[in-house]
Amino acid sequence: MSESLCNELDVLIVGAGFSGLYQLHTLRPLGLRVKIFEAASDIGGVWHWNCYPGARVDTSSESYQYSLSSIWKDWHWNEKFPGQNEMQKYFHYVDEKLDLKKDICLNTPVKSAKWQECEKSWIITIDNGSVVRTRFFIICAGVNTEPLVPKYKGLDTFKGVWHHTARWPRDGLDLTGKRVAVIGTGASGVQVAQEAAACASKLTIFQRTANPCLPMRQQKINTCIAELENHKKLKEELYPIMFRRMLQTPGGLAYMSVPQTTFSVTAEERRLFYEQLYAQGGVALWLWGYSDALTDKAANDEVYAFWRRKTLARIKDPKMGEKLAPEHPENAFGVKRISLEQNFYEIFNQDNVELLDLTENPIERISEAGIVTKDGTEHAVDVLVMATGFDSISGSITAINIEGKNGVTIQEKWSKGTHTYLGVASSDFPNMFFTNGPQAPSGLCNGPTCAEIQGDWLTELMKYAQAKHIEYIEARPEAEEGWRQLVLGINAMTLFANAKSWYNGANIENKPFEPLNFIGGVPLYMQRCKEVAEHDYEGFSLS
Ligand code: NA7
Repeated sequence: MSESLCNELDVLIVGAGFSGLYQLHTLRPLGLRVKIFEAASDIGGVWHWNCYPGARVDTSSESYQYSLSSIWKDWHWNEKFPGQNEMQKYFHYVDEKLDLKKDICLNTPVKSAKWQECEKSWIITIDNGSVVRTRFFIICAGVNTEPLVPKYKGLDTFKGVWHHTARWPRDGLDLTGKRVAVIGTGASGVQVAQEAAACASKLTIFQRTANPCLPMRQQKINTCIAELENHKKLKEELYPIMFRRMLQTPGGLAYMSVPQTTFSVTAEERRLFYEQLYAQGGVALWLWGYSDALTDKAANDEVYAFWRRKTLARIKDPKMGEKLAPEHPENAFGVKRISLEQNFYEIFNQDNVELLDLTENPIERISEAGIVTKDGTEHAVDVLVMATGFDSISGSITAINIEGKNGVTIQEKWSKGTHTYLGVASSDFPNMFFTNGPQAPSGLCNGPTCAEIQGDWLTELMKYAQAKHIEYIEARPEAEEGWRQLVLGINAMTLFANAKSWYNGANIENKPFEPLNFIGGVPLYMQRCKEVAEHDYEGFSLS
């Protein structure tokens, strides 16, 4: 293909989700030529793509939004845990307020990026073959973007309908009266199963690993005028405090664990505290309990045993209960992403819902009529839902063919282990940055919080480069080795170290098993990033 330059930019951002939109907004005042290239037909990132039945946020709405007062001041959430529809409305409102779309090219998937050493710039190729030159290249493509579809034998012969949850038809798909199969019991599988159970003639859930879910305790937020006025006043008082507080907690949320350790209190006190967290709902029992719950196995067993008791009480069939809340779980509690549920465990008490344990009876192949398991049974299916997850965290970066200095590709570089500096850059890839990528808090951080932290940091870096006429920024190999050792070292001190989870790349064949998140928490991450900036971007080569 002949490369004809159609455009020149200072900064090209990939992705119009929380992170890319914020990056665009903060870079604009610098007077740079900045554009977002977005593969989808609309903004919103995951909240555009994940339009499967029941798709919903697992973080409460007051925290899951930008901290910009120009946005939250007049925006009103209708639910504590908003559905995909409400999230899309939010993004349209953000666009209306910040006038972003004029700098966003929709339906523009970035296919490849090639570093040009002589010009100190990147040549970006779009999937229609057109090319753009940009000085800086910032990938804001999201944590869970690249769908993982298992390579089942016979899938192409299936006569029914199948979709991955993140590639659901935009005009919907009615599950009423259908025989529905859901493969996967992560956040997406749980949400779609709850919807399907209410209307499908038969729902079969194929579970490989039991995934502990916590009650969401959804709430409508009162919309009567008087209440709204009160709510607005309260927001103006509390939100600035809350957004500041979110930068002081490990997960970028308004709350965190208590200082006490599990066995420093009596069994009775512990029980009452667990009950309170469970009643509170959401992620409370997972993240806001005792400080050693994710580092000490005995402490973790204690909270798991509590959760298991609560869960078993909701499932009528003890055999089914043992499968959903096993006595000996595969992973420690909470080292794999905990999902929130509304009636997930009750659906297994319905006659139209069946649970199949893939560890006992794996899927052998897909037939024209449905799913054939190892025992020879053909499970008839009209709609097959692949709720099978993603090539998470690094996958949205390695999905682009990126060729850096001396022909090195990002796929090759990370094939034996991820190397980044601060989780924002990688040596051999000058002038390229990423947000919500590997070795940053990413999968363990509240999305909007980390989008703002990394977005602000990169904007400051761009300001610095502008002021000092810097055209070349590259992470030094020794700095990224130091960062990698820090990421590995902190991870090894916790129960996350052995988790069979996308947090560690365990769900993707041949992906190195290693921590993809910096799990030292948001305050330490921010402190490190701040120190680097204060020391004239120590660890980067600048020229
Ligand atoms: P997740 O959390 O990665 O869940 C994927 C599920 O699919 C999980 O239960 C997997 O089982 C299962 N899976 C994956 N591959 C297979 C195969 N080959 N056979 C059977 N089952 C399989 O993805 P989600 O979309 O639910 O959630 C992603 C994030 O989106 C979520 O954390 C929120 O941040 C929002 P496994 O546990 O690997 O045995």
